[in-house]
Amino acid sequence: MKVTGVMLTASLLFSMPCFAKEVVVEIYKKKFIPQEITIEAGDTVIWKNIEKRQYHNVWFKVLGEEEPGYFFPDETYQRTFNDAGDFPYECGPHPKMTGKVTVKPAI
Ligand SMILES: [Cu+2]
Repeated sequence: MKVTGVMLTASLLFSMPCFAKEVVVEIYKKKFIPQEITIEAGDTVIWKNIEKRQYHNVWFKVLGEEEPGYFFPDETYQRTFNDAGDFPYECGPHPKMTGKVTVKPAI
């Protein structure tokens, strides 16, 4: 059987996580809102800085990662979680700002 372009496209689509979604965490008054979220593997978290003038970052320090750069009001930072597990994080300049992403296996 000859494989057509349409069939290839279809098989690529179906091999992707079907319900991968984007979840927004807002950052306001030095808090991650919501502070803890649960998502499924393949989902993307978008952190949105909605402060008036305060910068922040999202640092997965306890996972041994390097501190990323800051992002400023009206800017976002995003990350896709492909593996299940607990991913606690904090803000480098404000260590009291903590949050956690819990990733469940995709169904
Ligand atoms: Cu901060």
